[in-house]
Amino acid sequence: MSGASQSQVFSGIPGIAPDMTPGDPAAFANMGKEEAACARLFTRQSGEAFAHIPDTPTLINSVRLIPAGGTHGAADDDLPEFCRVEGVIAPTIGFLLRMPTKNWNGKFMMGGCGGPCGNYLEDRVDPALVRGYAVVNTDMGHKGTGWLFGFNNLQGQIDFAYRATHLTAKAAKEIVAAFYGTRASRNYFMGCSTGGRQAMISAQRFPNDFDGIIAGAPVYDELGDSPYFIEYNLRANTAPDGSTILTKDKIDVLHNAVLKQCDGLDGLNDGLLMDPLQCNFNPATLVCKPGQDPAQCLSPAQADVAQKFRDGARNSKGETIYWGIPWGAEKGWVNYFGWVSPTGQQYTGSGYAITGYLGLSSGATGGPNYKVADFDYDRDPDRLNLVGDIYNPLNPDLSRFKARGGKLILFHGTDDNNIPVEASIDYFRKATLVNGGEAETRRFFRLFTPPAMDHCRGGLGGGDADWITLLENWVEKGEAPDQVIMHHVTTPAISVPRATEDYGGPYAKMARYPLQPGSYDRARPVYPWPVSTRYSGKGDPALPGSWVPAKPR
Ligand SMILES: [Ca+2]
Repeated sequence: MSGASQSQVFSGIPGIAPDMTPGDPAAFANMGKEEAACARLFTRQSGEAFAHIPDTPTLINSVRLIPAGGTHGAADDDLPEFCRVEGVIAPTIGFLLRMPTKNWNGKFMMGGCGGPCGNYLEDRVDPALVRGYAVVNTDMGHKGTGWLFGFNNLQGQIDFAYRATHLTAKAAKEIVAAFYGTRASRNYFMGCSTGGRQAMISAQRFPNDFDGIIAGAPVYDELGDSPYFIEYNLRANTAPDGSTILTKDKIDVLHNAVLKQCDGLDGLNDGLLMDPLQCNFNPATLVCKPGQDPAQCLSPAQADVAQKFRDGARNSKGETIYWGIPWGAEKGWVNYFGWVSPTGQQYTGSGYAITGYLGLSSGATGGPNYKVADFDYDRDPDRLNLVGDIYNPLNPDLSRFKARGGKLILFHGTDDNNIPVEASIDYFRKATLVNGGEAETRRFFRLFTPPAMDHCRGGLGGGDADWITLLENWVEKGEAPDQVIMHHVTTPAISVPRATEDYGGPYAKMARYPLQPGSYDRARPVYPWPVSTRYSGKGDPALPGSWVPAKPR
């Protein structure tokens, strides 16, 4: 196309849009083939060509041809030229579809969003677009930040729960077929956190949507994860006078003691636990003894808090409500729990308004009036369960997904301080029970729990992997993933600010594979649960070949 330095906008730009009418050959005559195909998506029936997809009333709002090199500087400078389609599925599900104009690989990938969504996390699927995939994101039914969208808004809650994911997949597939003149040969989903929840919802409820699914650290309990995990830990760490019990200066004391006891269990003292769940650390052993330097030990109350973090939420009878955090993740507590922030800033609960807006939205303590201290661990779990099931992907029966030949890769880092890894382990165990046993289940569903990996990516142990190739090989070549190589990336992430109207955090450049040599300092294999990784006893620990499968847990 001419003037490729600027993206061509076929809607809303005076002098272009008015000329683009169906059946106007003159309007298309001066366009390149790809440009014309992109433009036609909008001009046909004024953007309503896709209004009649069953259950999926779709309107296209705008189309643009984006030249190669992207629009976010260094964060997406390797993108190919693509046709950018933004639309809405009634009443308010927004979607952003991007289709490469040249060298389409014939496949489609949907990307998940994160937290409350309300934006398009297109950077998360840029690695697929670079490979030639047509890719789509949805805002899950609303625009903006935070959880207010769901307050007294059942339609908004249902869209966020499951409707937006399913209908966006349906609409995007039809537009892909119209643009290329043929349907995608493979349909995939990839997402983490809320995106992981979308992934599991698809496998359980809409098994025909995707041939292969990558689910990272899913939110299994949409309304409960915050009060049962993050808010529980906050309260456990708050003294009656409001002060913080376990403080930042004791994190290293704890972490070093954990390493001293458990680091060598994997065959190598390297500061990393390859199987943190095997570490039976007891923080009571760190309680100060007479004459001991108080900077190097814990008070009994501090030791009790650390044990509560590990044990997970309990009600007043001591019954377990939720999972805790495996040992080894102590360093991450600083990032996730405000009471040990460097400034000493106390957490106020405003960031976890989901409990008030979506979970306990009735009554005087609901909505904007909700405070962390209001949550009653005896009374309120049932209140959350009133509507929790519309969100929660907890059905272990994957028989329909299995029967249609679907493949599911689930991953969850052990140092995840947002969603406990044992939630995924519990789900996987239940799935093996109802899908024909462990061996049969592993034919279509595998769980990886990368050690010392944070929420979705990153972490001390290395949290970056080429999940897409793993899935492609399984679905397209029948090669089941017997291991995944986790990379500890050392190069700073490239990210640029998003436009204000696009909401969300910076536009980040997700890792492209194969990784550049020198961009990581360590790579280790992680095997499907329940096999952990062990040092072979020889070779450079930074190289994958020096590690072997341990006996199953
Ligand atoms: Ca170790």
